[in-house]
Amino acid sequence: MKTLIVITGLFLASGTVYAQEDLMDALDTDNDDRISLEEASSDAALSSVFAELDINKDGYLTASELEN
Ligand SMILES: [Ca+2]
Ligand SMILES: [Ca+2]
Repeated sequence: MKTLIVITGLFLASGTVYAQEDLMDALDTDNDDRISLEEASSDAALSSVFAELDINKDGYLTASELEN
């Protein structure tokens, strides 16, 4: 959990690009290669920007959306 917080902090500090694969691995608990709002809810920082990152508004963050 501590690691996840650090990764997310760096991710947000960098603006987006940093460690998106690590974020995906950490948060994608059902391994469908996308992060649902429910999966993101375990990370307060990501939850707060979820809607902003979900470019196509389908309720999931894909790796490409995390890169943007
Ligand atoms: Ca998932
Ligand atoms: Ca999406």
